[in-house]
Amino acid sequence: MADQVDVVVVGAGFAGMYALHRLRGQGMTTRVFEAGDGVGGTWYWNRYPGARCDVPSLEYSYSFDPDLEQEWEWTERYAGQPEILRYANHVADRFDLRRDITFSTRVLSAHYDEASARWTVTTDGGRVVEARAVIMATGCLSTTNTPQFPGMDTYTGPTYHTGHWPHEGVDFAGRRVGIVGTGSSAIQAIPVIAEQAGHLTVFQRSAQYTLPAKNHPLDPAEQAAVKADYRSLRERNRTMSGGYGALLPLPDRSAFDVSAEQRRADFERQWEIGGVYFLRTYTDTAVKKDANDLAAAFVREKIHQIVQDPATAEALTPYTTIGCKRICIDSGYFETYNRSNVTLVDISRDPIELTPAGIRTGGVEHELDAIVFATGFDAMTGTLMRIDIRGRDGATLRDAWEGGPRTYLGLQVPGFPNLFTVTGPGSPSVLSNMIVSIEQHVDWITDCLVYLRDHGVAAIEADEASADAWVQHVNGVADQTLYGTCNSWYLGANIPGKPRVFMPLPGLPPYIQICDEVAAEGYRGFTLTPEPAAVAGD
Ligand code: N01
Repeated sequence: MADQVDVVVVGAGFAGMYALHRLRGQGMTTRVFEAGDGVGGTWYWNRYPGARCDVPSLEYSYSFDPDLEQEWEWTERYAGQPEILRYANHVADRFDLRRDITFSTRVLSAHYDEASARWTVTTDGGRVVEARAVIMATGCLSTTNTPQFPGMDTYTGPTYHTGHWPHEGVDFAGRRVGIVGTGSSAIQAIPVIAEQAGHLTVFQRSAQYTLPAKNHPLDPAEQAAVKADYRSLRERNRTMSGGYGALLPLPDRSAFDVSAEQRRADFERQWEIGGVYFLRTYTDTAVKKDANDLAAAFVREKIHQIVQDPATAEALTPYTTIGCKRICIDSGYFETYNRSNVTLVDISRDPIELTPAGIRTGGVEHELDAIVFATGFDAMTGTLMRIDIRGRDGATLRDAWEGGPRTYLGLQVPGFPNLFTVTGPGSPSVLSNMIVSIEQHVDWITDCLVYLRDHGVAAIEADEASADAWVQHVNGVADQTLYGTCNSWYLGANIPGKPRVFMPLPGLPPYIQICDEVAAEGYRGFTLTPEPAAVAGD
């Protein structure tokens, strides 16, 4: 016999943990299933050397509990993975979350039964649970992508993926290591692995913009000042396009309002501040092509100043829009190429193949004792598509999203009543501070479930027309940005055969406003089906 709960939550990362806490607060019985043997989601899996957040720690943290935010002390401007994982565990302990989480358990399927308006969820351990609602808190970057390179099975050494790193760590001392990819994960891992390895060979398909993090220990006085007025920072962050950044002032002028000399000084100042603030040098650096070109040219100059070998510097220099792909921040990335034990191999024209001894490209074989794949994720939809999700009339999510993800508000999919996605496609998600977006989504979903309960509603389902209009809205907003000017995982372009749809929605504040209005208007754009008893009593 299946267990009965009000809500099943899939995933015990920051979204799943907060969902459990909020639902419990509303007296709803909740079961969380988590594939890992601990909480933390992305910070549980991504244990590669150098893993660090690119949002300042004081802003990348839960805001829902004033005592929690006061008692936790961050040690660095940008927290490293171990510290964020400790924080996640602290939250799990503090709010006694573990007793409702089943670890080391993957959800295989979720099937909806229209007659009872209930979902049946099945796990890889054979457990079956029935629930009124299912919340997919599965993360946006949780299914790793390992391209099937020719000869993949022939390589005899160990291989690793940054997104699925061994818990015990890896000792690269004295070994010849190869790393494939130069995205955010690789850019953080490369300087650290280079220090350990005998030799590191980086296989780069596309040069990537990265900005110095200028990470440093947090000044206790700065932390105390933020905590003295934390509410105000949280409020201001919710008015920022990306849900963070209120620690520093916003730009107030265009790149073209100043002289060339002043502009160089401004870019230099922002470069020294570190992190993604560089893209905020002017009001138009992130949004207008001509202003963006000036910022990109400055970074290209920096690469040539830092990297001593001109050919390596040129190979590392990108010529695309800066910020079009997710911008990286680093600690000593370009400097690493000045080390005598690091080699860059440009594979933009010569794809790689694996051999028993290593990697061959351009007719040259590189012998390697270990290979690291830093090749990213099947982002935003990958994890959802791997679960057998069936809504009304047995329709599958895989079919519903065959042409690309289609949601209303990034929260619901037509045909799948009472199924919610947290930071799903069509919501700001990966273009925002994930914790701010997670809290906003979980609050909205919890309020919605309370509304259903209090109003005798059995099911809520996004209307087809609402989803169509929403997809158009997301595309319309994205078309006004520079995101469409390159191939990125935001578009699904990193996965062969994945439909090209711009998945996240730029701009958090207007999105929050729309979500609030939809709820205030009795869930505009959704169909609400009353409980059978409520119908009978009419
Ligand atoms: O993955 P990516 P990631 N042959 O997809 C290359 C978040 N994150 O794990 O650019 C050869 O960005 C690919 O090449 P190309 C953050 O949101 C955050 O690094 O497609 N190469 C690229 O170089 C980030 O954006 C943080 O030409 C292949 C690399 O692999 C997201 O996670 C830290 C290939 C993949 O880069 C993903 O980052 C880490 C192939 N067939 C991650 N396929 C912070 O908070 C792929 N590549 C700082």
